[in-house]
Amino acid sequence: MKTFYSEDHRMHFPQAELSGGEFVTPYERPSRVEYVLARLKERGMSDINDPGPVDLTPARSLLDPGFLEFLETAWDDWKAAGMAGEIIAANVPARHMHLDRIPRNIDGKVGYYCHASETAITRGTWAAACSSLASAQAAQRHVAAGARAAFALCRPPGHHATKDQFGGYCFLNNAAIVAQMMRDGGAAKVAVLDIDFHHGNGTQEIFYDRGDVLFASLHGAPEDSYPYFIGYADETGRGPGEGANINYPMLPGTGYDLWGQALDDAIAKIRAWGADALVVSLGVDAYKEDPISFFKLDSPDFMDAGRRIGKMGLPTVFCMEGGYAIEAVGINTVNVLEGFEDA
Ligand code: Q9C
Ligand code: ZN
Repeated sequence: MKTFYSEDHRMHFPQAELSGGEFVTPYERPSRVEYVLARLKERGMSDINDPGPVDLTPARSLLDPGFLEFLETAWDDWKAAGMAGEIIAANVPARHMHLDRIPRNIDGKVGYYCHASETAITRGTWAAACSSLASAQAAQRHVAAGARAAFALCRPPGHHATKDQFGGYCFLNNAAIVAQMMRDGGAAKVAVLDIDFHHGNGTQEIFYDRGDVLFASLHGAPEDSYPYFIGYADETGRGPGEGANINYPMLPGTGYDLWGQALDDAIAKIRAWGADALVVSLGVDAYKEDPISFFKLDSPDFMDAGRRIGKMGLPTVFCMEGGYAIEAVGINTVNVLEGFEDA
């Protein structure tokens, strides 16, 4: 399987993440990717390719163009307003406030376009997010040209980014844009399977009203885990999208027995629905040692999960999402890919 990867991810590395009331080095850091690259090479998956330039056209039609313009210009506007530090949202539209009026002031705008203030924007964030999307797009084109599968080693990740909000370490929703590109390329029905520990709120929201893209997510229950306010099992889609959104919230301590059953159920539903192509939001933070998550998957479980996904036999694009147990991120990610190829 080919990997697509851009070194420009390094341009996004905020000094700080707001965590537990202190500023810490971000969990989502550049070295995550180095461990994945090292394991890919070590295990014979060394076909690693530069993606070339991003194509923002599909992003502009799927997402809010005002949001894209905000991401592109936020740093300059922030600096022009005399702000000394990195961009952090301090004021967000909450209950009882206007949700749809965009402030003129950059500090207000940041809050409008953000849903979680752990995530900072820096000078290089836009360039890095574009390079991450470029990798996803190159992987999609490779699969559209006939390859069985491709791996986009995306960083920063994407599945928490909505049409008009960044947060959860995400800026551009790579998986959603790839799913739309598959639709545009002729796949009548596309499924997105999200196995990252966290609910893929962005992907869910983007396709919630649509019956042509099915979204299935395995994640920590919203009562216990970020993003807290979305990801319940009764969120099943709306209008033509009714039935095309499937959530598997699971409790702290969940191991592979239960998680694997949820995966099998998701796979069976995707099959029955009749997907022509598959996007996998590949986070490996369900791992037992992940520092910010609470599932108990072990490394061999990721290989087995990959095998089960591979047995679906669908053209598949993997988009890297989360995973923060730095060294194990490489092992677990490559385990999924190897299991998939094994199937
Ligand atoms: N104190 C992804 O896995 N909450 N995003 C962090 C740490 C946000 C995870 C809490 C987690 C976002 C792509
Ligand atoms: Zn995650």
